[in-house]
Amino acid sequence: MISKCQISGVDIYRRSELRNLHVALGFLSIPWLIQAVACMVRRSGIQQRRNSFEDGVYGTTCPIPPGKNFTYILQVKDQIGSFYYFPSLAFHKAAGGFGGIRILSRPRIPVPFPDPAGDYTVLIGDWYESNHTVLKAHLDGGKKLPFPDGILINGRGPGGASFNVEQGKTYRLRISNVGLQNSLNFRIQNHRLTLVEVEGTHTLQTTYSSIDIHLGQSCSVLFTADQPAQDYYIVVSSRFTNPVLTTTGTLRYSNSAGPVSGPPPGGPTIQIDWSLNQARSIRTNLTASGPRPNPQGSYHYGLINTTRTIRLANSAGQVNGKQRYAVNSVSFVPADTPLKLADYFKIEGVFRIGSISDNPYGGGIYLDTSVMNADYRAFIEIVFQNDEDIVQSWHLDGYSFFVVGMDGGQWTAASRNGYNLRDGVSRCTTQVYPKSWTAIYVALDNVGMWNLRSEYWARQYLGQQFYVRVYTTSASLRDEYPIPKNALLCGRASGRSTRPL
Ligand SMILES: [Cu+2]
Repeated sequence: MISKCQISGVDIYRRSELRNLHVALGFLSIPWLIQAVACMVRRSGIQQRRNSFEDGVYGTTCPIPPGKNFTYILQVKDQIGSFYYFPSLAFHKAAGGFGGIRILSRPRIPVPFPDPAGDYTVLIGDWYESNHTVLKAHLDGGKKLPFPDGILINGRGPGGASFNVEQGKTYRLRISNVGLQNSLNFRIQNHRLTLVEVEGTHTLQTTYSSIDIHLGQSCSVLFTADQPAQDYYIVVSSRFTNPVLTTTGTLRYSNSAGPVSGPPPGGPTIQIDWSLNQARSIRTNLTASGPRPNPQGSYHYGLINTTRTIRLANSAGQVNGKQRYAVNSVSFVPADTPLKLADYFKIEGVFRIGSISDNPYGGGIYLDTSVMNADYRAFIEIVFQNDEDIVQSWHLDGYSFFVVGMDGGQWTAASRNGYNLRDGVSRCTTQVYPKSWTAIYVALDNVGMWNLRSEYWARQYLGQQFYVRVYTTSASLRDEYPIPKNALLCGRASGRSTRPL
């Protein structure tokens, strides 16, 4: 058994007990105490406004050395909803160390549904019996990640996780896919799920019999315990795989007359259209409040002209006889110094701007420390083209973006005719179906060095990621916070100084 990242002095082991951070809007400080391995933690979806120094990924932050601790200080401003944290370095994510983060609305700003009787975090993910070090060595040796051994719900195997409810009451589940490789389907026997929130956006309240959650994604559903008093299966199964992996948890009525019965309900398995149709039905609730009342105001993303289109194609192949994954032919390799620190201290030679192109290059895969420049305050379109036969999932740090369209085949300029420019959902992680594309709009209103990566963790680890450098020449604190006083300095930034403590 390994001891991994710790938070607030509580151990997080491989099959961890679940912890939640309840966060009111405002500043938050998270002390991390690290044992045994250099470690780093990031909070998926937390925007880190003006503050990429605290983002907790390789390109922004130095690793926390073994036996040391580090406190992240971050502001969760203009954001509400369901997120999670995880260790981001090496292949630590395969060891667990996750927890939910709930950013709550201010008391006077209403959410578009009555207070639920209970609010549960549900972290689901595929799981490998092998230690993270074994999996990492496998990838370092040039091989692909094998098929997972199973699926966990809140760190527990089949029948292990249970959730207690009272008959007649309504509950909120905040579900995140914290796995490494597979899209998952979530369902509860004999109960319907009403989607209410996706990664910080209140959605149209559509009811589903089951819901697909792709790698790295989070959502909230409501369900009412309106069935005869007994126990029911909660089922999570893998999507688009053969064989299909399935696990169960238990929904327990407080006045339950008996255990679960009947077969666990089946769900979609390899059907892509089912998933695409569900994805398109996930819309923003335009009349609901977000972190502020009436978050839309006079802002309509569909009325803003984009000034740049970036097309990103993922690919897989071998470099020097070893498996690699790439974006626009570039397979990312880390530099010796966090890119953000190189930028801050003006250390030359760590990375080159323009080391990844705006469009697929068409050539073979090569290695580089890929960084793309982008203008602060630009409003851009990004098209993810997935010509492979896997389901891709892309995450952009520092931002929420509008998902304006997804469809099969090759994206062309004519694809824009089908965009949803009215109520597309704003989120931070989007799937791209096999041989398909997904288009997003992003308002680049957050200065910093931001990671854009595949959430398919072996792909991310073997190069399917890069950094977007949202830059301004302004040194104003209105645009970017100063480097944290406690920022760790490593690589070529060693020996420099941050600010007086
Ligand atoms: Cu993120």
